[in-house]
Amino acid sequence: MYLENINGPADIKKLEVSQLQVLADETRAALINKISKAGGHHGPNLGVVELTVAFHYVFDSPKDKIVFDVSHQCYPHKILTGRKEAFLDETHFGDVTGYTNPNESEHDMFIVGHTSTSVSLALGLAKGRDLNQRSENIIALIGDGSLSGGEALEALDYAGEYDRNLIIIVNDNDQSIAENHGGLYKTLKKLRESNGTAEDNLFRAMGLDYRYLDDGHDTTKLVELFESVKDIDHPVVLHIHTIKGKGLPYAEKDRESWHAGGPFHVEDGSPLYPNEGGESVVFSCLKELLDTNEKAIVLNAATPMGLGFVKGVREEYVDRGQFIDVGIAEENAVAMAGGIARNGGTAVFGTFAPFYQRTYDQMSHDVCLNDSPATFLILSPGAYGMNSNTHIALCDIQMFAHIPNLIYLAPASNEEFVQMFRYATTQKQHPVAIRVVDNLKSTGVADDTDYSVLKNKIERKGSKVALFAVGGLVPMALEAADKVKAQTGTEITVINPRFVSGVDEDLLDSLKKDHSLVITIEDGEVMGGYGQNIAAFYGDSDMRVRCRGISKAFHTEFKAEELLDAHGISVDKLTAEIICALK
Ligand SMILES: Cc1ncc(C[n+]2csc(CCOP(=O)(O)OP(=O)(O)O)c2C)c(N)n1
Repeated sequence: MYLENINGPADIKKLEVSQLQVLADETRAALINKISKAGGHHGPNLGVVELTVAFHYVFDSPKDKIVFDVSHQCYPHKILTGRKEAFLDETHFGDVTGYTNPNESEHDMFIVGHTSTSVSLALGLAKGRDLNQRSENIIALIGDGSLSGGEALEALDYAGEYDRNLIIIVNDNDQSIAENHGGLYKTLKKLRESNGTAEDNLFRAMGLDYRYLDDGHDTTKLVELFESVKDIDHPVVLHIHTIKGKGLPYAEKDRESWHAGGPFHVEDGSPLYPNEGGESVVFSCLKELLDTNEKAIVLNAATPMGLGFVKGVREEYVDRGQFIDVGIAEENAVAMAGGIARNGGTAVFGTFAPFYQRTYDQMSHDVCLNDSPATFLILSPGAYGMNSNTHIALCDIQMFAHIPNLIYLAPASNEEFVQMFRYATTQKQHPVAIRVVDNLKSTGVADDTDYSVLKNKIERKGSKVALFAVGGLVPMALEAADKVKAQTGTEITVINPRFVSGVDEDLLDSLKKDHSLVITIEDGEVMGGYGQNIAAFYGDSDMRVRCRGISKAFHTEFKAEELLDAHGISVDKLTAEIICALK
């Protein structure tokens, strides 16, 4: 056992090169111990075990600085840099996050979880080093999939002009989450097939030095490669071919399913907690659209599973030219959707809310300035979405609701989603975004609302207090209203805004007659959110307004209900607040 004596890179350097494969095997075993019990990013980490061992054997972290792209593949790095207990001992699994984090270790440079940022961040570190006249190595580790992001390509472009030490490791496992897309991958394929000698070489074309290693699991060759570029005086790309899921045959075979997931039985890969499955309302709507409108296209940016277009389902639509994966290129997808909408097509783009953040300018300038009637599905925003600070999206309302021309809709149920989707994909007036929270439920009652008119829905008509609940919080508001009625006899008003990109002024005016307090609740940040628009409307009236939402912070590792409750948003807290206000 070598791993038990490894508490940092200095301990790895005490080993002989010939012993590194054993350390890699032990590291992989520690990794499998955790991911099989707790889930995580299986394939990406299994594929970089040898690379990480060799890396820390050669380079001198933390003096030498490595930036992980996405950083979802940092588990072996954590195991080898003093955090192995978090992988070996179940009681310590929670000690580390799934991404790099400087608060956890001096070996981690940045908190990151989005793709395609590593080369830019590394270039910045390199410039900082130069300013301070130091000479450490600066390394970026980026996957082939993440190369398709614009930020990565922009950084490679500048790196081609930069003239000091910078080592860009391209970990090429020929897979994004799903298969890669785009011309870039034809080039990478040619390079893999020619052992790096093909003339068609994207990296050299950008002015970068280039080395290729075909067996990215050979620790000896990896050490040789890293030693050959350590302290190099100019930027170099190390193109290393690895196998995603290496070491678990089922993961190597089905790389898409094993990109990330839950706990599993190591013997055969079967899940510890089988998924109930079932078709999502998003997928049903998209499928119906594509099956009934041959001029409709669904775009996605390397997250096809988010839309329900898993392997085996999407191929038919890809062949028909109706399902397009643009790679991890959200900006391109948004602008393309605008173009399709302007030229006779029906375009829907959908991905997870945090990944829209980088598309602000395309949404605003390319699509909304031109009022192009494309549809955008904003998946998993708000407190019920992903809960790591790298992946939270608590400001989607702030981001989208204020762009002119964009209609931002917040369904409170699956039925409302269906009707909003139909409206969005049949109208030709405006871009429409739909906020698809993870806690949407079915009411069993079909919705036939005409969404071309901005109107809020009065879920319950009462007096004195009006409770505005955004989207998936409507059931909570109704439950609180029931309790208030049961305990005080007073029926309060509950309003489902449905539109979060504007306010229903007639309705707000009408409330002035028999209400003295408005409470707004939303599952995102309160500052600049939906509720503050209501408060602004009532600013010069006698109406009191209390806006409830989440505080401005990069909240992390939270449970949605607890986070909301801590901000006064739960059935009990709302009931108590309203009863108190009614006294
Ligand atoms: C901006 C952004 N879009 C989408 C994602 C979701 N995502 C996480 S990892 C990944 C694929 C990365 O592929 P690659 O760089 O080849 O790394 P691998 O997982 O194969 O090691 C994607 C699409 C993300 N994290 N950030």
